[in-house]
Amino acid sequence: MAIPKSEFIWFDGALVPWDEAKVHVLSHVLHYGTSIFEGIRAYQTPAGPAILGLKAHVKRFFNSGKIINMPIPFTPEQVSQAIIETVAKNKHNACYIRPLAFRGYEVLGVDPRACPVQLIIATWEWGAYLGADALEKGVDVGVSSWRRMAPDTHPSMAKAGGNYINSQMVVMEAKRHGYAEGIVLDVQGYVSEGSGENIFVVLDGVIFTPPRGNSILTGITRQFAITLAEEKGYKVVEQQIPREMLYIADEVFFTGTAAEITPVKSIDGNVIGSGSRGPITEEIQSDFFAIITGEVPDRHGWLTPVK
Ligand code: PPE
Repeated sequence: MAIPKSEFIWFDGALVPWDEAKVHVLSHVLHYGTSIFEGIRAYQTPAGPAILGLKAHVKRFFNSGKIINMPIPFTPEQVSQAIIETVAKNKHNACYIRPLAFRGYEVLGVDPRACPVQLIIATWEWGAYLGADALEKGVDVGVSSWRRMAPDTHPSMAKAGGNYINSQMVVMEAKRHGYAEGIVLDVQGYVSEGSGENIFVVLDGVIFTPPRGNSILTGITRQFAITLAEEKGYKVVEQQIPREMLYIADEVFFTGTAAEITPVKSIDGNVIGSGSRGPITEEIQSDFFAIITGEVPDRHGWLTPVK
C-alpha cells in the first residue's frame, strides 16, 4: 500500500508540502546508501498524542551519524523539537515518524565527505507492521539463508540505509517462502534478529535475547521489553542463541517500533509452544500497550506529549 500522505515534511529546517520534498537524482545517498534513519511511533493517549522513546531514538540517530561519519547539522534538541512540530502540524493522533539524514548533491565517488548532510522528518499513519492479526495470533517465520553482515563489514549498530540491503534480502526471501518475516543468523551461525525486529526466546521461564555482539541493531523496543520483563521478575539473559534453541523454545517474540511486540508462532515449520501467543509474551505485551496508550502511568518517562 502506498504511503498515506500527510500535509508536511520537515526538510532542512522548515516544513514543506509533502509533494515538494524532493532531492536531485545525483544525491550521494541514491548511489551509495549514504543515510541514517530512525523509526519512531507516536501513540494516541487520553492526554493527546505522545511520542514513544523520543530521547532514546534521537540519541541513536546521532550515534548512527557518528559511526558512519555523517555529522548531522542540527543539535539533538533541534531534531527532537522538529519531530514534535512535524507530528503536531500534521495533526496526527498516532503515527510513524521517519527522521532521515543523508548525503546530498555535490560530488560523486565513494568518499561522501564533500556532500552536504540533509535532514528530513516525515510522518504518516502506519498500522500493524506484520499484519492485522499478528499482535494477537503471532506470525509464521523462517530462518534466512542470508547471514547478517559480519561485525567488521557493515556497522550493525548504526541504523544506516546501506545496511538495509541485507534486511531486504532476508524479508523478500521469507515472503517468497510464505512467511511473514525472516530470522537472520550472524556470520558465525548464531541467531541475530529479524529483518526489522529484535528477537526474544523464552525457554523454561527464562528470557533470552542476542547481545550487541551478534550483529543486531540495538533496538529501543528491545530495551523497553527487557525493562518490563525484569520489572515483572523475569530473568533476561543476553547470550548467543543457537538456531535449534528457537525450535524448542516455549515462546518467541519480535520487538521493534514498527512491529511493536509481535509473537512468533512457528519457525521453519516448527510450532513454537502452543502455536499461539505465549503467556510471558502476553504479559509483557499488555504491559507495553498499557503504558504507551496512557492507560497506566508512564512510570519510566518513555512518552513525550506532542501538545
Ligand atoms: N533490528 C532492525 C534491523 C531494525 O530495522 C529494527 C527497527 C529493530 C531491530 C528494532 O529497533 P527499534 O525500532 O529501535 O525497537 N526497524 C524499523 C524499520 C522498519 C521498516 O520497515 O522500515 C522500525 O521498526 O521502525
